[in-house]
Amino acid sequence: MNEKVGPVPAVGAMKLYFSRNPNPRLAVAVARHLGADVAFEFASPFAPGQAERFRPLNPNLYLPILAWPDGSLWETDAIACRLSRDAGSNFWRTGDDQPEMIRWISWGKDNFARSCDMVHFERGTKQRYHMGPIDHQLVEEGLKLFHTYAAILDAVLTGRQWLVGHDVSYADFRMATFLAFNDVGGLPLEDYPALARWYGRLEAIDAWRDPFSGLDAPGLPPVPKQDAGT
Ligand SMILES: N[C@@H](CCC(=O)N[C@@H](CS)C(=O)NCC(=O)O)C(=O)O
Repeated sequence: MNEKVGPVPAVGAMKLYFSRNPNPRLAVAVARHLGADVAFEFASPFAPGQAERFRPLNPNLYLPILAWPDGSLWETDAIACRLSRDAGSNFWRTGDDQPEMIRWISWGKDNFARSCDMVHFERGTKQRYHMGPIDHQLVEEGLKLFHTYAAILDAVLTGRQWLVGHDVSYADFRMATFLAFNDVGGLPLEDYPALARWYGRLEAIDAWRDPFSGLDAPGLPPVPKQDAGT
């Protein structure tokens, strides 16, 4: 069912399954920024007894999942593309600057966002879900990569507001996936003034800052105090 290529479903018949973790958070932020006509449903496909329900929608069981009566789409980038198309928005660029947007999505996932993920995973996700102690060597590796890529982004963002053109695009949201968790990630964003200003502009967007506003979504498990920011 998830691989079915069929007619475009009627807008309004779609449901976005999400959690508060980084990729589903990103998808919810996109949907709310676009004012997408989707219903939001908190989900937990890895919880006991849930896999059978979600496997037909996404064999990986990961969130987010966009689903409609006879099909589904998974992977945040694909969902963002789909929602932007449905909304008739240029948030997912469709013009001559589309390759540039793809460049930042691709580079970001392999480099900047990955370095943020390495650090956030150790300090945040692993601690929230009791997956073992912080691996300080991995944190150091992640921080080293963060400094390399943050310097590149800082130079690019000096003198420009957004990564692509004059308005926010999906490239900005994707690049910032893990920065929304920097209360536990503790990445030194302030060392990079243009990058920090860019992130401040993202935080001024309601849908980015508070994507779960008004949604029924249990909070993430807390990060135990003794591990926060270590
Ligand atoms: N490549 C996938 C990654 C999806 C992913 O890793 N999702 C994680 C959260 S970041 C997940 O489903 N975790 C279980 C949960 O949140 O319940 C994407 O971009 O959508």
